[in-house]
Amino acid sequence: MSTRVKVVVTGAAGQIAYSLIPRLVDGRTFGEKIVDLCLVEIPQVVSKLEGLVMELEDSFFPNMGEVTYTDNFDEASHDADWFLLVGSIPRGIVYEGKKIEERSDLLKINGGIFVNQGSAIGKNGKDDAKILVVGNPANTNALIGKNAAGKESQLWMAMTMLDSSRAKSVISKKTATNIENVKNMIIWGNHSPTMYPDVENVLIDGKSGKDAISDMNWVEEYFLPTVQQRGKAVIDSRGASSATSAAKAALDTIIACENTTEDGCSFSAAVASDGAYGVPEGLICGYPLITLNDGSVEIKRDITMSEFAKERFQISIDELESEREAVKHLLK
Ligand code: NAX
Repeated sequence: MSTRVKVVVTGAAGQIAYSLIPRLVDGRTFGEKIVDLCLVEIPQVVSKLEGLVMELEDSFFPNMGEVTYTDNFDEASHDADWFLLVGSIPRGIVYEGKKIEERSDLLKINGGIFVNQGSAIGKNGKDDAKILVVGNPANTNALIGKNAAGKESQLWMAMTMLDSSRAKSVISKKTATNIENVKNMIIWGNHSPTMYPDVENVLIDGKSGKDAISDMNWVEEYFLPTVQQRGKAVIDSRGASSATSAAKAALDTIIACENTTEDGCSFSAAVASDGAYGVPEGLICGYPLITLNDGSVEIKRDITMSEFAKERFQISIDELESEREAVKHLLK
């Protein structure tokens, strides 16, 4: 196994990246490996990264390798093992005189970025590179990027770990359980308010949610809307989208992919459907995933869903299909 890992991070001068980048080299996320970082920003702000690099150097991170920064993604992408595609325009900011709140606006602005980045990753990234799209709309950005990359051996994911962590947090409070003992919180579908956080298959102190939570009124009236709208609630309060929790979720996704999954467990991310659970092929859909001993990541296929869950999941699948339709001109 290689003792070095090269990680490319876009949006490196942004809020999420400021929490994320130091923790990539602190010896926890990649264990003993030396981490080479390549930080990418748009030309207007790339010079700010000089200051971030100074801070990283001043922090004496034991596992930090070479750190470079650039506004040239193509150049950055060579031989990278991991791509953390955080860079995009977030909801809630004013862009060209308009407050960006709708997914359709985000799709339009951000979709184009992922065609170029995807083709560079396909051309220059390692054959077994893993790509985690954080920038919204994450699932459809990943769809565009994966399509442009055209390399099946690379693993494209869109981040749903934050939704999973938010759902675990609500459940741990409701059931007075330590959050570490809330496991297998599957997020089905899109990283959007249509997502379905699977309350029935979550494990709470080893007991399934189906058995531990009987109050379906609470599920429908409180749990689902709270998790589905949590991103908006944070924006409404902070005036900016979730940053430190999003960074933690990205790190948790990397850790889940870098380590074999415990028997019977799973983690959450969206990957390309191969028809699993009846999802149209190719959509980047939130699934339960497992990492095998050889480091490959697969969809866990033995989850049973109730009719209630299937109905909710279908709403999110329909939304993913309509997003794919909206960006079909960007797909080759
Ligand atoms: P910031 O606006 O603080 O940072 C984004 C950075 O990306 C900016 O510095 C910008 O210059 C840079 N950027 C834009 N286009 C770029 C490009 N083509 N190449 C490289 N850099 C580029 O946003 P931040 O709060 O860090 O959020 C980043 C993204 O994460 C947003 O799209 C946001 O909506 C999304 N989120 C996704 C979450 C998820 O769970 N999947 C949760 C948190 C967050 O909402």
